Amino acid sequence: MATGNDERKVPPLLRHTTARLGKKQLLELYRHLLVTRRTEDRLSALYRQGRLPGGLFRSLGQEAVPVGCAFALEKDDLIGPLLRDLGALVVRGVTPREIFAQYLGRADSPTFGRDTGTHFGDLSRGIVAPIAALGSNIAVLAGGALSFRLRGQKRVAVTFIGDGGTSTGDFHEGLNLAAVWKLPLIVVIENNGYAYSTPTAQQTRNTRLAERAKAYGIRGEQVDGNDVIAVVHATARAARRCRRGEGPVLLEMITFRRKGHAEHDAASYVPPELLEYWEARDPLRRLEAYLVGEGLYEAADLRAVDESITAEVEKASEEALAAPWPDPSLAFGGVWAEEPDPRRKEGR
Ligand SMILES: Cc1ncc(C[n+]2csc(CCOP(=O)(O)OP(=O)(O)O)c2C)c(N)n1
Ligand SMILES: [Mg+2]
Repeated sequence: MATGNDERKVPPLLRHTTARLGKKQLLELYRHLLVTRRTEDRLSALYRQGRLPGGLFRSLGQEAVPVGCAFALEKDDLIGPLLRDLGALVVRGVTPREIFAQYLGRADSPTFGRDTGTHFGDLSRGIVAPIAALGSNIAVLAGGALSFRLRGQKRVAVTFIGDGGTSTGDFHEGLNLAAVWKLPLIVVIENNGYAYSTPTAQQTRNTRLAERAKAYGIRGEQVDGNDVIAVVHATARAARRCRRGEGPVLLEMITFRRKGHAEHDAASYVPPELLEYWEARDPLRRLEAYLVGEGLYEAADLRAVDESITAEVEKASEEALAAPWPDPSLAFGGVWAEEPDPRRKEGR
């Protein structure tokens, strides 16, 4: 069948004989995927009600990539998510309440209502804010990785790039620098088939993006990005290499964007059969099938988890909707390092 990436092959559904993740960890992964999915479901509804002041860049169908990558890391590793990587924030402990406040532009949001979406960082949780100019984050996270090296720490920096983003000059410069300095950096390509409305095969001649690693003399690997366990293992393997001082790793996660570029985009350019193909490979459903099929959990247990998360998310969105708007006088504060935010002991 035709796919966004004509040449790519999709591996069969999840078949891990040994997951090497304990039962509790697998449930944690399931919870992170669900929190991400249900939070975005609710954000979609708010968007359609005209209550979000900004755009909504969903990760529907590709949540296993940010969730699995963040899950595989140690707490003091650094992560630089992109706008679509809500799942990485969830794993790092950002709550739905914070996410709703942020999307709704409320005073108690991580940016005090100054920005929307997932456009924020928090170094206390090891999160570097996204940069809108695609590819620039790679050099920034390479800088983080360099600082670990200079301080003799065994920490790793991880960041993400879309299939479209791999065609920027910054992708090349950042990765080349990290490679030549053998920095502990993992660059995760989220190959979700499209950049806006452009299929991957129309923006690059070689759609096996992991092969670009060869050009930099580093390790590259293709991973089934809709298999959250495979994502965790691949990231953990890459992190071990980085900690051994073997230099950066490029991981290409094969996945699919089952929504438009953002909520305003109906994605009419995506062939319906392609959507059906990827719906059948939904990362959440695949993990559910695995957990039940392996006899680890009953389907009813998982339904109960879903119901309680859906209720938590609903409560968080109601609380954020009732939260106050920011004081307009704060709009220009906190721009410079020497201007601490008036409501905090220390500025961000
Ligand atoms: C350097 C640069 N060029 C163009 C843009 C405009 N732009 C924003 S998102 C986007 C598409 C990104 O596609 P991809 O990298 O595949 O990520 P995805 O949206 O699929 O997650 C473009 C072209 C930008 N932000 N930065
Ligand atoms: Mg893309």
